[in-house]
Amino acid sequence: MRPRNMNKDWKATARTLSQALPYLQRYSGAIVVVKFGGNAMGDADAMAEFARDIVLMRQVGLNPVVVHGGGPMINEMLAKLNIESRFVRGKRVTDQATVEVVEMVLTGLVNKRIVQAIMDEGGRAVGLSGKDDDLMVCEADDPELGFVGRPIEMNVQVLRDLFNAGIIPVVAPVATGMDPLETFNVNGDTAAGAIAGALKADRLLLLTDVAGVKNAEGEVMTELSPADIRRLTDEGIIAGGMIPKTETALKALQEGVRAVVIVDGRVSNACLLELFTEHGSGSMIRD
Ligand code: X2W
Repeated sequence: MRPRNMNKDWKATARTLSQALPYLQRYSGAIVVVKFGGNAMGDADAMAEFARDIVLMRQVGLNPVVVHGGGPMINEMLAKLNIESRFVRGKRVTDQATVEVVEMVLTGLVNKRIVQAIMDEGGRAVGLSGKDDDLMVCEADDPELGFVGRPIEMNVQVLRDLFNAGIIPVVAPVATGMDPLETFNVNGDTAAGAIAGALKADRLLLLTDVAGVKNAEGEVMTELSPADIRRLTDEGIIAGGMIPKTETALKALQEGVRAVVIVDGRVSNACLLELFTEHGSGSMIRD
């Protein structure tokens, strides 16, 4: 039997849904690329919550694409194999042995874990890497980094085909080169930016484990322009691990992405908060 007494929580749920209507209308059919970093993956509950948010986006008519990282999982496997992990300017120095481990961990363990989590929440998901259907073709980023790729050619039709079939694409940042025997390890943020740019996505959400971009006073800035980003970078206020994210954001905007949001993935339902309420959950960068 249906419980009849209307306690406050149920009323709040109905009100929240009602208030989301303008946002649901605004984003109907929108393409949203979500970068899900290894540090944001957390435990099984965090993974399930992320997957539920993605399935909800699809259910209400958006076209989400998940592009994932998995740096900590690669580190763990390399340690088991006694292969040293070394980073230069935030990117992994990747020799032949390392690129094989990167491909196995990202396209195997991590990709399938996310695909399964989405299916467990009732969505349809298909995992692929940059190699599938030539989605992302790379050249070497920097000789010092070995097999680290910089995307030079994108073929995103496969993603549109999956959208049309109602399937959520889950992309591992591994790619081929102009020589198809080459394998490149691509930074997850870079891959997400390139995919969002090629799709001219409505939103690129970069999920991280920090609160957002901070100003000189240490306060999170909820809205920034590309000029603000350049100024804060010149002043050394944007530094360290934030630099690849803000660089990705500027490039994605240039390529036609409407807005990029650096989202605090530690906040519950961070993606929903960002898309379907007036309160964002991080820093939005747009012209
Ligand atoms: C990354 C790919 C994974 C990644 C790596 O090897 O760790 C490069 O550094 P997170 O979890 O998003 O950091 N690739 C070139 O980006 O993972």
